[in-house]
Amino acid sequence: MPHTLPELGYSFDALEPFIDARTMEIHHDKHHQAYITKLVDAIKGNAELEKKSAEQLVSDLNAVPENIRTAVRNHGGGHVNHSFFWPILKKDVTFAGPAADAITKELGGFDQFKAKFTAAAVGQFGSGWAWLVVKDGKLEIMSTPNQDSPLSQGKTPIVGIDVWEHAYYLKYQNKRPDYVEAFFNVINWEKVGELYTAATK
Ligand code: MN3
Repeated sequence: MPHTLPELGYSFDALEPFIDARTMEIHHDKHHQAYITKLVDAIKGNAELEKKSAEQLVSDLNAVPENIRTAVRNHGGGHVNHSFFWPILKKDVTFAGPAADAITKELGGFDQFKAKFTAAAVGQFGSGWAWLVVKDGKLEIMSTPNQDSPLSQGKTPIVGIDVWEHAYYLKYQNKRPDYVEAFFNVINWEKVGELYTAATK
């Protein structure tokens, strides 16, 4: 599988003022690309691994030889997580659709979702991600350290927030809670609904 940087799909400033253009540019063009470059490097020469998608690699880390497992976990995870992240971001999308309905039914509504997701995102010590995932047809809120993907735990992400400082430091500096608060303005509920539907088929 060729591993290439996906298009952002919108302009760098499309999420202003919630996520600033400069952060988006560096985050997509530099950080995401670096994960890809290092993943390609890590699996170079291993024909079996080179056939797999990044999602397949992080979904079955035990299939990766031990000497490169950490590299695949970190950089493959970085590639998978960021490829997931860009399309779920969009301004001015109404909280509606199949994922919103499930959140209302299973988590008690948007406000409860927001509170639990915020706690997971703010409470993740150091770098990592907070997630809304589907496991066995049910919604779950969780966080992961570093670039660990929920896929490695058999869980399918439908919302995720990158809480590495590179995702918010230029605009929010040390104020991660302000960035997390802003994030709720840029969740693409249409895309999240599609992911939910696919994950619960
Ligand atoms: Mn990042």
